[in-house]
Amino acid sequence: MLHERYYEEVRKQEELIRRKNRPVEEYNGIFQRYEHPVLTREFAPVFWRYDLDLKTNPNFQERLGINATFNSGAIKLNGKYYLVARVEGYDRKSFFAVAESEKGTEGFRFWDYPVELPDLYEDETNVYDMRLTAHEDGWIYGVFCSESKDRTNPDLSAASAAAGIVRTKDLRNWERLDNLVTLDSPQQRNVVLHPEFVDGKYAFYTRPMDSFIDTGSGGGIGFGTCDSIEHAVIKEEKIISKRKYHQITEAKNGECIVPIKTEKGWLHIAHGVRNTAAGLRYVLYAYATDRDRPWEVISEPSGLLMGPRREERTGDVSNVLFSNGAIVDDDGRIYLYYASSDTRLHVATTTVSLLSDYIFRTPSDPGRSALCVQQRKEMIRHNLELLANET
Ligand code: M1P
Repeated sequence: MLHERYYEEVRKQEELIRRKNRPVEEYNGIFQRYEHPVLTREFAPVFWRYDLDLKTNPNFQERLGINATFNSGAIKLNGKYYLVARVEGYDRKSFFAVAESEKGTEGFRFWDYPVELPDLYEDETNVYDMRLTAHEDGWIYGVFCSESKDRTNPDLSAASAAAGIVRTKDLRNWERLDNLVTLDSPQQRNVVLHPEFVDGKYAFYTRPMDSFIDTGSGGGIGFGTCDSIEHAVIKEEKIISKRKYHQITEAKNGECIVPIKTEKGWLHIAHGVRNTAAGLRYVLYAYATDRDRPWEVISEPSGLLMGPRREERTGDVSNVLFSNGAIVDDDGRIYLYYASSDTRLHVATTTVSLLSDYIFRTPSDPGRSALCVQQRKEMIRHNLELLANET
């Protein structure tokens, strides 16, 4: 026999998982937001949180609570949409868990057990933000942040971030490889594996950092290659999408999703961070790199693609939009999974053709207010001429 409250909690959860998720009425011609998040902490199975044994939990108290479900890697396999979500317990530790859906915009259900990563690094305290790359070598790689206590620094909060690497064929069995080593950068976060070999080598988008929070001298999103994936060492990182003064990337930036290959080049979605009196503000932006030289930026539209709006603006770490996964269907539809305020996960949809149009036709940031006014004035003048000819 189980506590009666168990059935009520499961009923509420089923309602949530089966809830329809409709597009919101908001137009920009680029992407479509949806009414509800696709994952929240309430999606975590009841049996992950409660001890169901009446002998040890007679009052049906929550024992191992879940605080948030957010930054998720994403992949489509055998016709189903999979998220490898960052799940954070009440204990502040994150872990990975697979959620599966038939539709991609709703109905995500967690598998019974979280992902069990091979535990190779004794000082690794926290793991999060896995990007999933279906590589041309036939493996699915997961690259994530492996955070360890920095024992060389007496500061209690001193930590060190590295890129952990795992690979799988089925999202169930995971082989752990050595953490990525970047000779020029002491720390790394937001590392993404490029899906193809570049000059016969594995290639990564990196984010060099001098310390755990601040990138310091790290100038932006880097690119580097390595001979082996089992013991990956990048000897040289080139900065490709730079942090810029008074732009959305001033404080830091980082690659979000695995880039999408098109005839015109690789489409990238990244996050840009700026400082404000209210703390850091994270937004998503897009850029494109050359098809044969994926380290060469060929187009970078001005400003943000998506910023936190309405209820997205508040949460555990407010004013944050972050993404580390997207799925591209065979018909070109893109499902971009983005988290808001380190609390919940949403989906936005677009298409390869619309994203490409946005990236290649949106003007770039001229860098100064006076020039931005000229840029806007030029469009207004042309539009008014068109409108005048309409009437
Ligand atoms: O809290 C916002 C984000 O902060 C970090 O990202 P970055 O390294 O770019 O600052 C990550 O911890 C990320 O998980 C988090 O969403």
